Amino acid sequence: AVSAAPAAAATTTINVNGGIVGRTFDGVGAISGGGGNSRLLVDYPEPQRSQILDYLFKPNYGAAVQLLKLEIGGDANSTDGSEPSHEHVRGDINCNVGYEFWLGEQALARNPNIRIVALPWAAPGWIGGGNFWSQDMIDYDVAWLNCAKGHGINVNYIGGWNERGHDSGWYKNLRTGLNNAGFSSVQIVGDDSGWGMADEFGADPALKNAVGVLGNHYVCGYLSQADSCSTTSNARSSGKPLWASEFGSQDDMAGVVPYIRTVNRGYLDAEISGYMNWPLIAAITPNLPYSTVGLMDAGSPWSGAYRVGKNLWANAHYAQFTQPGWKYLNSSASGYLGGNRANGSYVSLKSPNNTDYTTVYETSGTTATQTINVTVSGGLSTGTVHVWATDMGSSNPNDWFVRQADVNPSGGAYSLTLQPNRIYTLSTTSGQAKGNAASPAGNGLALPYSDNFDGYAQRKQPKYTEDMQGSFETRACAAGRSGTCLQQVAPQRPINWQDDSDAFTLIGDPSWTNYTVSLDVNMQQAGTVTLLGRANVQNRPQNRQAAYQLRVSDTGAWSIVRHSNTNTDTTLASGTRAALGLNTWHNLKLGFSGGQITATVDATVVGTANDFTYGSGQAGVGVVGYQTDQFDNLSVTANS
Ligand code: 147
Repeated sequence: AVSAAPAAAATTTINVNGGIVGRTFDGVGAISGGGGNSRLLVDYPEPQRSQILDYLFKPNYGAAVQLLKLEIGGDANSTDGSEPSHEHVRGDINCNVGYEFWLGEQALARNPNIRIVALPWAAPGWIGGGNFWSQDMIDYDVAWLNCAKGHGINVNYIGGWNERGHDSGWYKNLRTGLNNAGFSSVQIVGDDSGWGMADEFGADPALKNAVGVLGNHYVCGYLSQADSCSTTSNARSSGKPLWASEFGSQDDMAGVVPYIRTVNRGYLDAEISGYMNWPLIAAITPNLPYSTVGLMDAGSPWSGAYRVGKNLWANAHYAQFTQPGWKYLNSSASGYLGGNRANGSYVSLKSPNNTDYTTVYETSGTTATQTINVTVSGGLSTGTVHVWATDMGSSNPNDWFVRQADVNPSGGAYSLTLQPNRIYTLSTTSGQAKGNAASPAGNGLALPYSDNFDGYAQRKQPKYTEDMQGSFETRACAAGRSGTCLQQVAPQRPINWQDDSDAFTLIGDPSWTNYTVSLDVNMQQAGTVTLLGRANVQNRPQNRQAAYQLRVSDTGAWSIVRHSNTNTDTTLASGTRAALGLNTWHNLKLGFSGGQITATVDATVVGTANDFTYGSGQAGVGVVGYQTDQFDNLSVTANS
């Protein structure tokens, strides 16, 4: 419901009474995953990589994330990339896989009080014979928790299956499995799909006992301005904390209004006490979906360039002034300004010492100033109040998260004028600061670019690769070749979250134009490998990847194909050459010069085509299906 705008400036009388206590606050933070959205962060150079991590996690610097959800990878695309599994095949567990454990370590090194949440979107195909709701999946989750523990990450919460409903028996078995594995302190979030699980609690007390938190997504609307938020009466009366376990999906600048509204109005309208924005960061190249969505974006690891979003400062307005475990304050300590949601909202919380308090105000969408007349009571500090403000309508970073003049209450009372379209935090806590690291200017990834993969340990993701489906890791080279190669290591179709596609990975800079990509390939099973060039805009799902492809089968059949971002193929040239066979090394090249496309196999040009639909894009490699083929000696050289 959208209320009418107020005719005149409103005055709101507020009593921040420490004696009128509401729910326990669990934190405001974000999600790494539900895609490959953190992928390129680990490839950033120093000092920018540390600067970005500081902006996200370091107390009194930036977002100061309090709840961090990490994806449990499943070798399948989960929006804007495929996160690698810690167990591609049954029994072969790699606790150093991917970047989520690294990210969790980096977060906790900066703030040990960050609460860690884990959730899978997809899973390898061996699990449960393709059935997610299986004991295999419970064992898989436990293996991940043990890996996390080995990295010093004590996971606080784990969910079931992102946005895919729930199997009540499985959730109860998960509780048993966690307890038996020494993870009785890990709370279960149910079910990241709706509030419906709460409707079963009356008839199923074992389910109720198994679950620690109820989490639902987009509780204030999807891609909306988040004017109002909702839950159900069964959820509200369940005795469980209620979380917006995913919200967001909005540009890191334009999303600031729904961001702050969600965290304020989520409590006012629905008693929601924990929040995670999707995603944490857009560390993906700009041709991929959601490339500016998050708290900040960082899609240029070769230059170190990044952007700190207004969304990040919205998070800071809560997280620099509160801690998980604080208590919300009810009655007139939290509400809508002038009792009208069109005026904006405010939410107060107090610290466990019963002295400090924080009130977050948002006057989003308003055009007139307003006055607040505040009295403080119930044992809370009547001392100096520190004031920080963000002008949500301003595009000048100097107007975001700016310290204002202190307010000195007299006899526990103070007044303040609120400007329109702002976030204000008023707090008796201190120490807040605005990080001042600055991004360098961006630039492209220079050509020639090459990678022979010999510089990596085994089972690593090479620099600047973005897996879109399946998983591409460094492994010892096959067929007598020495050194390290790249291999597709998800040997069967995963339990997908979004649609299936062939396994592929993208490499490098989407602004590359005229170049030849060269790659050695070694087919381990019968089938077809695909070399990608000018990989351009991708739409969801990931099979909507605009690119040119050179497809070569072990039989010798080859084609040059233009694949569109609506998932259609246009064959530009095709033929058959001598069979390549299995477990032997061959070289493929795909070259672009203006509209001229040249396909080469083992130093012989097999075909050419003329097409200029895509003028630029990344290189890439894939298989048609899930063969565990190997690749080596990538090079990308400029053409005139
Ligand atoms: C969410 C996913 O959980 C994220 O991984 C990411 O894909 C995000 C992108 O917006 O979306 O899934 C949603 C699917 C449907 C809705 C909301 C989120 N919806 O229709 O409200």
